[in-house]
Amino acid sequence: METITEIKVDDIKLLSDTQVKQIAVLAAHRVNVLIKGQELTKEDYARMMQCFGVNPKRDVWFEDKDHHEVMYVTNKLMCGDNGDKPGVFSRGELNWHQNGTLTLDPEDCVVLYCEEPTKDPCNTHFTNGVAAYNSLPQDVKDKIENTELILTADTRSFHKLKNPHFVKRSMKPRILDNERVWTEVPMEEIAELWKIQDRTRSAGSAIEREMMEKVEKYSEPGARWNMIYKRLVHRHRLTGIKGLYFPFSNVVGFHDIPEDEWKDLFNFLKDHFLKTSAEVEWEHGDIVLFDNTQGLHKRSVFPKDENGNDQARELWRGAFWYHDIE
Ligand SMILES: O=C(O)CCC(=O)C(=O)O
Ligand SMILES: [Fe+2]
Repeated sequence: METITEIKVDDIKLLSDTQVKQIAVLAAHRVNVLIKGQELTKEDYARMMQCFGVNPKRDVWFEDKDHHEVMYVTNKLMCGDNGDKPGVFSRGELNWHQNGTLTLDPEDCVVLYCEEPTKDPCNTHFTNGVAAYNSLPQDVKDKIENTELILTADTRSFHKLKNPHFVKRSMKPRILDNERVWTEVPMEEIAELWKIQDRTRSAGSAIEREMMEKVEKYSEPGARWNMIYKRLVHRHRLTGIKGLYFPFSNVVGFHDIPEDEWKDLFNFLKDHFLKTSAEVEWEHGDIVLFDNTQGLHKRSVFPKDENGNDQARELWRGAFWYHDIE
């Protein structure tokens, strides 16, 4: 299975609502879908996102004032109340990560549309957890079939959060990976993202109930560190397809595997997962849908202009929960 599935669409605006929705269903099956050559206004983008799935209103400064389906990933100063702030993820490299790993019920799928690419490439890279899972040796598949990942962040601000969906553990939040993701994201932006950690697709959704059951099951009385437990082998809630859920930059351990085996298993899985990576070199009009329940993404560094500043770039970002998942 290729990492990114490209489909040809003449003009997504001319498709029926049902046809647009089918593209989201394709992303659930294939993990990453690329469509080139589109020309969208914000209204068009918002309509496309509504057809793809359910879009929460987030009240963050980087969301469009009239169409909450659109957020801006840009270094251009065009956001905020006075239009003088950049968008989200406006500078620097972003290492391998995923939408809302530590969030109660993160949107399943993210969509980026390239309004303005940098002059020189500033690529986004994707992994494919279904391809990675399928190509695992059988003994590894058997070993990890029911494993729960123990996930966290190792920043002080994360452990100050009081959201009820965190499992409390006494084990130190030592991440097995040696790279960090958000090194260049300003604290103001991280704080804005922390504010929306308990969004859910519906009150009492199945995933919310599962997360709260894990709080009961795994929390240790009096423990202070915030953790999240999630299955490493993920059965997709829409398609039933199995894939690796492996946000390795947040992994401290594997719940049901002896600790002295963690590092070797981690290194093996990371290396194996990254063999599926592929990148998109953005052109105006590109749309990428990437399922965040079975894939990771990262962004390369910004190329510089003649004055040594980051080249301008504008992506429109949407994030949705699939229709038809309870
Ligand atoms: O800027 C990029 O290429 C990726 C941005 C990103 O990670 C996101 O929108 O979730
Ligand atoms: Fe991202």
